[in-house]
Amino acid sequence: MSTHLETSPTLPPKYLQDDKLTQECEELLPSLPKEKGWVSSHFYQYKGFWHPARQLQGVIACQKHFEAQNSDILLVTTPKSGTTWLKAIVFALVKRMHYHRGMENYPLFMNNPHDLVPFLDLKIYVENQTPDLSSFPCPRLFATHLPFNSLPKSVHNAPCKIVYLCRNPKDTFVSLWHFTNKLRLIGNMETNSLEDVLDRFCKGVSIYGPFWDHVLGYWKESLENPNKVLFLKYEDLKENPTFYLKKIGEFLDFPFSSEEEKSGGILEEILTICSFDNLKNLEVNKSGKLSSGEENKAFFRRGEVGDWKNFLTAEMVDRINSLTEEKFGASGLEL
Ligand code: PAP
Repeated sequence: MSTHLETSPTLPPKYLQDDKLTQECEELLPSLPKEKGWVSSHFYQYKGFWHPARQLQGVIACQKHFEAQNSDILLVTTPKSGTTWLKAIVFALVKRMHYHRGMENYPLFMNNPHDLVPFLDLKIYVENQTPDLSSFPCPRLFATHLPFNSLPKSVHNAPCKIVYLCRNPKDTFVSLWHFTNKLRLIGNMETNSLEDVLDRFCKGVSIYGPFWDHVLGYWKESLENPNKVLFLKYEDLKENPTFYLKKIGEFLDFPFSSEEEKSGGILEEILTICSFDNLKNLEVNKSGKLSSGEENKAFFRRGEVGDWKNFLTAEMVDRINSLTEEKFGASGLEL
């Protein structure tokens, strides 16, 4: 009898898997519009946005069970708009009294930011429908990619704060294309062509898409309720990080004191620690993995504004630009 070893493909992160669904989710899926996924087999459209099956289960559990506390801080992003960076910055900012950055085991040196500020919908509620969140120190820092209208009711009702970060759609798309292809390669799947996924992205069929509707939801809320939602753009953060670090601090009621501002050291220290080059080169981000399975290094590719110029044809750029103009219309928002 011959024996052979089969190399089994590595599984994608849990939120992209299609099995182990609750009965409620199994019953819901057949009633929802369905499209081919980028990594998971399918996306399902739920309340206007597209989700892989297991992730949708996380979304629904989070909507049902998450009880926001008044002091909670929620970091919300469209996927690939600088989530990792925002998590690092807000963690360093809010916890600056608790951990000294000179410590050898300073949390951001030892952990990927995704492990310090976990996703509610992609991680916590994917792993457990009714998690015990009592051990999170106050203020609790959580992240989510949920669209504004899909946030749990308690988030709307409590005076907790939301920092929203988005990025121009062309760089967001290119980053998402690279990231999802990395996941496909790990799972022994063929990569998606740029043309194919661009078409789906423009039709709104991408994880938490339509991208434009996601951004508009938070943009409108930030105008109507500026104490609740701080709306930020990746490009602005890149151009003027000190200004936005201070702005985030004020918004979250963790302002830098005049002594801190005068010496300037702490602001620079935070920005240096959270910079792309520093995070990318930490051992934990070169060789570590998230508990959900993704390699930490997958979250640090180029970290630049305008990398789309290296990938998109003039026709693709026209398509995204026209769509963005049409979608944002008179909203006053430009990306
Ligand atoms: P997520 O939404 O899946 O959590 P996210 O962190 O938004 O991922 O995406 C990673 C993007 O942020 C990458 O962009 P790129 O593909 O265009 O390179 C990544 O390089 C970039 N990024 C990660 N960390 C930083 C940082 N410290 N500063 C600037 N950009 C960063």
